[in-house]
Amino acid sequence: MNKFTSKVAAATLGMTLAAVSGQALAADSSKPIVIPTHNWDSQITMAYVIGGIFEHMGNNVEYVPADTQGVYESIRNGDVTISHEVWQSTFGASFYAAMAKGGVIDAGTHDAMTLEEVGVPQWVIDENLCPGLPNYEALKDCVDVFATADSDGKGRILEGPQSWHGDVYPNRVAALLGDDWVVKFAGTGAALWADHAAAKLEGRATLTFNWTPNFTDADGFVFIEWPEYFQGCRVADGGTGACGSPKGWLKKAANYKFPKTHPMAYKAYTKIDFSTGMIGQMAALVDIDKMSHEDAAAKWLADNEDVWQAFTK
Ligand code: TMO
Repeated sequence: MNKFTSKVAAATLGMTLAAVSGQALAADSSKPIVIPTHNWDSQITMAYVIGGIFEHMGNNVEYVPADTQGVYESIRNGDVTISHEVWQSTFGASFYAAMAKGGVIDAGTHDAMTLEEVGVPQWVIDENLCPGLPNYEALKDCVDVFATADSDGKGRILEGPQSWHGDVYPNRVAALLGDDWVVKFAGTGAALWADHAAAKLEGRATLTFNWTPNFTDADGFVFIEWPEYFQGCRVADGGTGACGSPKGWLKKAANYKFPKTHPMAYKAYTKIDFSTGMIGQMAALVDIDKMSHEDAAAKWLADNEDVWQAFTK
């Protein structure tokens, strides 16, 4: 064989192999995999990261904005295919309730451990604005330190959107801090970061909900230490609410038909496993670098090909 024919032969062989392995891979339905987007940044970026991985594998993907608690029922009835960031503290109950009804499966756990809790930016500790933090009991002597224009002289905790935790924080404050404290709900996650920035400029302390992994891991954020979480301590679970959040897992959920309709994508999905650093980065590309979620995902995929290619093998 001369150079040309051997090239053609190699190309033909390559095509044959592609066709054969293509056949083995062709089992995934062309129906779109429906990925929900919620109201915090790592989740939205990760939606496009995972969607990008599925598209790379030849799948069709659709994104739908979805309610953060209601999404588990939507997965159960098949309107949504996956939920790729199931945070134990905030969504564990809705996830397990939908699983118990049937139709939702546990598709594995990310490497990252999670904490969803109120706390203060590192500089509040460094400047010793409330001596004794992060122990929650120190807050009792810092009502004025955390009072804001809209708090009626009470200490203020700025919670995330109420759709995330309902009355978990008002209940906790009632059980552990009393009437001198008030919980206000932010409209969006972004409002929390705006408050951090404003507080820093004004040199005032601020106590807000936050979580890890997040972009704030890099700057430092100190979570309040409350009495330890235990099963049943929340009011919704029959308790008094006098406990902090669990140090929890970060799971992946899927509709029970996903392994049958899209076996290759499902297999990759079970392998998808992001670390604290990776998830912090997905948020930072948006919250610090001010990229759109789609651009952040494209950059993350371009910068981490070795990571995600391994999930598809
Ligand atoms: C679910 N969240 C990360 C906003 O706590």
